[in-house]
Amino acid sequence: MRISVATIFPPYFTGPLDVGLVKRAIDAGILTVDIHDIRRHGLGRHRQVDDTPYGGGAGMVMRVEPLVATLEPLADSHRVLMSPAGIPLDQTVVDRLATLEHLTLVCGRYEGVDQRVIDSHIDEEISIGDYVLAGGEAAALVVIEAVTRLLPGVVGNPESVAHESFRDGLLEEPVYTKPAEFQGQKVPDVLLSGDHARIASWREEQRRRRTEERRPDLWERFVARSDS
Ligand code: JCQ
Repeated sequence: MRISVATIFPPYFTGPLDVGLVKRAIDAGILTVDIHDIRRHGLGRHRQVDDTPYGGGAGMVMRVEPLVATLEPLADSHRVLMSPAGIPLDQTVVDRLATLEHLTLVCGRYEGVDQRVIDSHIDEEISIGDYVLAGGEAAALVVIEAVTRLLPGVVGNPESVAHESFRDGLLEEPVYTKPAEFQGQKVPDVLLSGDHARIASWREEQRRRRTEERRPDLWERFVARSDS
């Protein structure tokens, strides 16, 4: 898979792409990431990429020309703008993005992007959550990491990807490792029992409890599905 990123801050990506799972995927040739500096297409001697909003108001808006010049050569890809106004990113969206041959992630800055860029050169807007970032770069990295771990050959055991949290709409159960007791805190007896049926039903119960308590939105959907 190829992921192109359009940004005014290329150095933002150097560290995160050089570490861990993403680095392994790139080194193995499973993933290619290319960074496109929007400012290379900036206007005038100062390579300007933003301007004041028509109609007035605070802040700056990203101009059409530098973004369109950046995106024109990437027309063969699925172009996603990271934006608080986008559709919420969830595992279903990640699964879909991971099937693409070529994905482009566009990082906005300032107060937004001129709507004409979105109308003519963006296929989809995606949000990573209901908060506002200074720019789309951190959001793009979230997408890159979530997508990369789904690419064939990246995670050693495909079973662990298929059977993880969110596949069935529930949060994961609490997990423990050695030692069996730490500063008076004990690992639940059932996990040391060797009774695999009891362990499985304990885990399932923990997942339901947690989901009901912490994520009423997910719990409602889970219950609705179990009923039908
Ligand atoms: C992404 N959740 C928050 C900030 C404007 C495109 O216009 C803008 C984009 C950003 C950067 O993205 C986010 C974001 N998901 O803030 C302001």
